[in-house]
Amino acid sequence: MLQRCIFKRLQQRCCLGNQDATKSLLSSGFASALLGGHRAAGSKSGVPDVKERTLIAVKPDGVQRRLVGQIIQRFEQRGFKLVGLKMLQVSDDLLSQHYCELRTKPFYPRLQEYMTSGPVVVMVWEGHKVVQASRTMVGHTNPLEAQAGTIRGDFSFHISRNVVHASDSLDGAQREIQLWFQKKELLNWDCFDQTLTCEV
Ligand code: IDP
Ligand code: MG
Repeated sequence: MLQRCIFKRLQQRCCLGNQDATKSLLSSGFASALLGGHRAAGSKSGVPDVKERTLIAVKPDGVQRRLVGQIIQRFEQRGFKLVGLKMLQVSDDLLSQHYCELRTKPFYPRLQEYMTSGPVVVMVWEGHKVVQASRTMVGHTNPLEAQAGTIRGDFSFHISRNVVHASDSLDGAQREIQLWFQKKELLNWDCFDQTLTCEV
């Protein structure tokens, strides 16, 4: 199996070294995929599809409660690939762009206070259907309704302290990744078990 994986990776590298194949990848949306997008199944070059990316953030309560490691572990053990990670103190401006649809909600001032109360750890994860899968892993917005086994279901009990953020759609993920990360902060790297975990 390992030999097959390595052979496949070498095949890809050869393809990527070829200018025509590279141009074909670029014209088929490869560049946007690097920034959190995706492209449709199938590829003339035979290079496996670039998989989805999503934005996950450990909110200030999750950082204060030292849950960062456990949250990262869940995404790793599910088989997703970490391609970006940083810790920062969120500004009011960044938060209002991130939650642009919620700015008029009555709870927004309290949400703003909560989200800027301490550092957050923000990540980009990559993998097959990672947007949908991570929403399931994170659980219902209101932890009281979140299933046991989900992050919110296991670590929180109130909607105003629900530990983690996950993008809710492909478009949302692309927008949020571009908002929180510069292109150079995202790494494209190969994991040896990629055939098993990322290229199904
Ligand atoms: P999501 O985080 O599950 O995507 P959204 O509806 O996008 O849920 O809301 C963003 C965040 O705003 C929630 O995670 C939660 O922290 C906060 N929030 C949403 N609704 C309420 C509410 O009714 N009261 C207090 N906070 C809320
Ligand atoms: Mg949301």
